[in-house]
Amino acid sequence: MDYELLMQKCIELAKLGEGQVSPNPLVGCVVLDENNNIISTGYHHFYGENHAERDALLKLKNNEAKNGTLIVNLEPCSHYGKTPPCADLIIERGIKRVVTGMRDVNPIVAGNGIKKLQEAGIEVIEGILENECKRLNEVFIKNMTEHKTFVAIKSAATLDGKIAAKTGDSKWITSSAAREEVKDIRKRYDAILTSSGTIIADNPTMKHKKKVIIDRLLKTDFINSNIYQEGDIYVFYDESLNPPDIQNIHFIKAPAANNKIKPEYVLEKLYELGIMSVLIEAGGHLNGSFLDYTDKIYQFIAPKIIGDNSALSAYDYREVKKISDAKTFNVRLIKEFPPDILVVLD
Ligand code: AOF
Ligand code: ZN
Repeated sequence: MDYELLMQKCIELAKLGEGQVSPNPLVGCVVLDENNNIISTGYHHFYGENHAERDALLKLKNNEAKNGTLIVNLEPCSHYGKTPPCADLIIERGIKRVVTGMRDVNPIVAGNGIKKLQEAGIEVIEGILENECKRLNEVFIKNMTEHKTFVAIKSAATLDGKIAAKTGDSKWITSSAAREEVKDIRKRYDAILTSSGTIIADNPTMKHKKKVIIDRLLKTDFINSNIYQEGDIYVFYDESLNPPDIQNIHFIKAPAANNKIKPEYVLEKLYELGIMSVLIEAGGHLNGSFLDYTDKIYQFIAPKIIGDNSALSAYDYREVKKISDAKTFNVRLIKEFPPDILVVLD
């Protein structure tokens, strides 16, 4: 059996839950009958609802999956949570082989699901497309193992790393195809994060259910700026000031040093607020100050060169004396959005 191909299908199914399942992992499942025909598929649709295995198995009659194989990108769970254990249902349905991509990093499961299946006499094949499965759930893994919010930055710049001319003119650096892709990237994150500088310069809307704004001096227009017109809004400001009283905006006071709110503090608060992943879309100042806490970068590059030292940079305000002090990433993916490219780094 080509389990890699079937695992790839699980990953694709799992992605249908993007933006809906946080803080749970993305999980997809394929069920084969005893002759290895695909008889059902499923995925984790929404937080609190059925897990992928249950979603797939409940579409079948009680005995349809007997002696069949179940493929799933994450170890089936063994605990009573919002739903009963998936491992129990797999056993009940008479599955004879389970193929998984990775162990669950949630300590209440962590190997117990596999053990439960094996003790019931089910053959378990582990680690199929393990790297791809781990990448799919990079947010869940960071949350579970480090108890921290996953941080990504999206930026669009010229080949020389500039996001605006010195006059502030920035429309448009990248093509509309690239800008459409950004909407898709946003959906994968619990919240987007931007700065007062970006709001004042561009007055963006940044459609999203949760928006985090760093406005140290409380200088944005909280009534009229596009960004405040919808969504849950969290504004971080310098603790020495007093925020206005505006409905629908959560003002969060934060310690500041060297003219900036401490990124560590913001990220800790976001985790406390249940924001498990955040996409930063801002200018060089904010990008530079969060760079050391960043897990992933979506960098769009336009085939344009400004060539002016006074133009604004995508990453700035850091002090780097040696190349060895530069923040270094790996190239994960390169994709074309003609005439631009997207480079994904992690
Ligand atoms: C699976 N398949 O589709 C998911 C799993 O709050 P609950 O009850 O939904 O449980 C969440 C935990 O269950 C989550 O942290 C992870 O360990 C596991 N999620 N497991 O077998 C799924 N979503
Ligand atoms: Zn489960």
